[in-house]
Amino acid sequence: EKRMNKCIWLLGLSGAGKSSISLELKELFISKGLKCLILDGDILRKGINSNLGFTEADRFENIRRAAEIAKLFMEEGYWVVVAMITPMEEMRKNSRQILQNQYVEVFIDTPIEVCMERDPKGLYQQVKEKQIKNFTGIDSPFEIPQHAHLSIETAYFSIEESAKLIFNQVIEN
Ligand code: GGZ
Repeated sequence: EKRMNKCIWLLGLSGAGKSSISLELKELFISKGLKCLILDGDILRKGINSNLGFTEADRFENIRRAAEIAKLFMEEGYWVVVAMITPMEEMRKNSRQILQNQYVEVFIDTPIEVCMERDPKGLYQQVKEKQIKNFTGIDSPFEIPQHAHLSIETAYFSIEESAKLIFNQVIEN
């Protein structure tokens, strides 16, 4: 029997590790001969979502579009991995409504202190220097997920281990 493809929605703060885990997850799907698409907020924002900023309304629209794109690709049999902050429950709820039982929510749980320490793109430094405002976790809200199927505390797992945990969980259920 063929397993129903899913949309694995990775959410968490900037610098939590969503993008790195998404790349590793894609490798796992491809190695099993499964089609996989990554939708990364940072990349979508350079193209299809280039008219959107970081107000609550713009983030909602950014996320809604990603969910609709995911839906189209899932109809073609793709496993879709979304890597977006998705800071508020109403945004997650909307994605769940669009994707129904194919939506799998995974919280990439990295404390903000760790994200700030890593600061791979120097964004937290820019926030400190007041060059960026409305930054998630600093002066823009991030609601702790209440309905995640799975939470990964990245303090305890490598990128590879995190991806394997998610993959096994999603493939088994
Ligand atoms: C949060 C910001 C901001 C602000 C720029 N707040 O770590 P990154 O750099 O590569 O990923 C972040 C990305 C967030 O885009 P998303 O589409 O995932 O966000 S949301 O789901 O809230 O729509 C970060 C960068 O954009 N970035 N300014 N003010 N992240």
